[in-house]
Amino acid sequence: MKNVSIRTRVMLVVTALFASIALSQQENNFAIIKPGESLPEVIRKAANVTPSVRQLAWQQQEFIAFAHFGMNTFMDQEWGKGTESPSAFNPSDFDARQWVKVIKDAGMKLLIITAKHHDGFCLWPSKYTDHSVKRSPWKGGRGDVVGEVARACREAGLKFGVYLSPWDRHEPTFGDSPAYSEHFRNQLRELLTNYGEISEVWFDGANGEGPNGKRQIYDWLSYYKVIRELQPQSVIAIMGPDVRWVGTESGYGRETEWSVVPSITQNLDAVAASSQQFPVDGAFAPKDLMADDLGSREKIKNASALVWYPAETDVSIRPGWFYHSSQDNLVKSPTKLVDIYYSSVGRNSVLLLNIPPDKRGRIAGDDIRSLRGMRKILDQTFKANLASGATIIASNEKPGHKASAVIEQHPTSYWITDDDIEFATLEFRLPNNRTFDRLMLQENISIGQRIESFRLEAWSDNAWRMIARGTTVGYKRLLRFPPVTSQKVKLVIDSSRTSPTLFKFGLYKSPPTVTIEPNGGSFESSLRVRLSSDSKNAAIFYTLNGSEPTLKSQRYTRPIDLTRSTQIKAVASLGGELAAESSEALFTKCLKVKSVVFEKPCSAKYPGRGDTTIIDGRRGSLDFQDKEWLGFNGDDVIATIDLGESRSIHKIAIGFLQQQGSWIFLPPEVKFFASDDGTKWKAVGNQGNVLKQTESVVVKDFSCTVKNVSAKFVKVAAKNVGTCPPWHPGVGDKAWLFVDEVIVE
Ligand code: FUL
Repeated sequence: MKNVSIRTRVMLVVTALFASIALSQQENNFAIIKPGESLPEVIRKAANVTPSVRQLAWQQQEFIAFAHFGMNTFMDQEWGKGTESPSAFNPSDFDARQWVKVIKDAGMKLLIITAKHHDGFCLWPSKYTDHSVKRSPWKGGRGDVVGEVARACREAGLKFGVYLSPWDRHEPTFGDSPAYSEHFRNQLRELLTNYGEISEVWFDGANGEGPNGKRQIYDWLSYYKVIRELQPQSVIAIMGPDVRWVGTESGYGRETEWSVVPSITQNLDAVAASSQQFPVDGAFAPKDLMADDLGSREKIKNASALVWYPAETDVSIRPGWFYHSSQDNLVKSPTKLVDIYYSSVGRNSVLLLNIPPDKRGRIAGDDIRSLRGMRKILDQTFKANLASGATIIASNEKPGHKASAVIEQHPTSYWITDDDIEFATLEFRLPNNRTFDRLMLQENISIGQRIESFRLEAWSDNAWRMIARGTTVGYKRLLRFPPVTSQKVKLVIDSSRTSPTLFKFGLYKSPPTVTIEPNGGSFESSLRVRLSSDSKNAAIFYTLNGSEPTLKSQRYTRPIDLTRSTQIKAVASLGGELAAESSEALFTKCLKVKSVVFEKPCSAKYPGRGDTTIIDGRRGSLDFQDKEWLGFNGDDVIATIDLGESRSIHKIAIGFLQQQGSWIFLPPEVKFFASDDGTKWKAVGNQGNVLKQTESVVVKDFSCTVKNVSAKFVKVAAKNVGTCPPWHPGVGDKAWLFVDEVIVE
């Protein structure tokens, strides 16, 4: 299905690009290249393509929210068939104001609701179908989710947008192309007339069969016309002319991200054929779409037209787009969200983060906690521009556009060089030595995107040393690097399409972090652990019982000597403020293992870091892809552990993962054996599984305690459930057994 979705997306984006030309005659957001025009001329034109007013306003939002909510929330699925009964839609405690508060507190500026997903169920009482909230028990059929969310956004000063899936698996006219297009325009008109200002209309690329098995030919241009007429300030995203899909749903945008791209030179068949290379098994393959930039000189030199078509990076805070209680402990961590932020907002893209409300009609606690953690890290990082107060020496500045503008608060002033300059430097002399590890650059994109490569240097030990480099900047570029202390930094713009321009320049320091050395593992009798911070003025607080450290916890003054299994959590504090991110490490006291041998090897797909992964003292997390797990497909796990010499044993334990959404189940039973010679085995214990297979994500230890046993070898035999159970979508297919870690005490 994904194959179809991506291919169709690419094809239709091409169509949308043509349409953008037709619809934006008044603006400079496209340029026609005449046959035979030289490369310098093409580059000059590219450098002067600018965003439309609506595109600029959209880009300035930086960080926006998606709320996937609808029939799928109640059916616990991702793609409905369109045959679901409206009676299933019944949020128990719907609160649009709660969504808006959470989203606003997280720093997002707009909320897009899935007014209709592929199943065709409408969250507003559409006149054009009965498959909507009006047939649901919610509020006696008089509820309107779109209306309540729109109102809550307006009250709180948040922009509002709608996702209206073109693909509709319920609507009987779908596939009867002109009739469905009429239906679709009618629905658009309802949404764009009755709910105040709409700032973004999101058309999905996923497209499959309709209820009658027919495929639909969309009349995109006519849909765009309705939007331009009713909500001219609204951007049309993805299958639309204003905003481009970045090409992945991972949250990670391109390092080189041009907002000016060729409109299109290839024919649609060629695009379709090349997109056949996408994997057909539904596996996400970012490299296929991310391997290249879309707008370098190489890409635009043969274009017949260029267009401002900026990237939007959509990703969900959970594995699914819709809420599933089974994914409550798979909500992306604050650190992961921050990484995504740097890799999207920090790469000239708008981040569209999906926060799916649950069956109550509220955003769940796990998501709120993660968003708060993320916000705290970002706030602590970007609270003060460490370049402020600097004296700036520019290699060139155009009269009226002094370099000092880049560190001033002024909302419109910017630095630009004289015409026809492609190389420039800005040297910043800071008032004193400052320590920083983040760079922020912003071009003044209202006059175009120009910078092709840049580097940041710092003066240390009497020389300029490079500390970071990048290619494109665009609306915003963020770079991370290890902390540097200096009083002089230099931004070198090595190449620019025409006179470079900067709107803002910032240096920042992320909140101090703590390094735990060693970072977890196993030990036999005792272990010395050291903590340190990347900020020398920071104090370190830690706990040894798994609780979150606070300013009242133990303060670190000397190395910690461990004599039993311990989880260390530590956090730095500067000026009495606790850093937003803590560090942790798990130490396991156990007997030293010489080697481990599996009767049948694990699957080549999930080899961890080799067989010894299960005896390295590091525990697998709830994420089955964290390289700490060995995966066995349909096979049992039978592992023989060699202790090297005969030891007295008290306990044997082994951990397994259950993540049924990924076809990973706990073993029904684990048996333990001991031996002195590796041939004659004595059964020393066993443990069955009491947890339900329907239970979602859990790491569970199976163990046995033994008395008066001395052995050189230990054997663990864990049964695979074999195949996925009858209630599971993978029924009959091989089930996975994921193992990590064996602990012998
Ligand atoms: C995809 C859809 O199929 C997903 O369900 C989701 O809406 C995502 C944002 O776009 O193509």
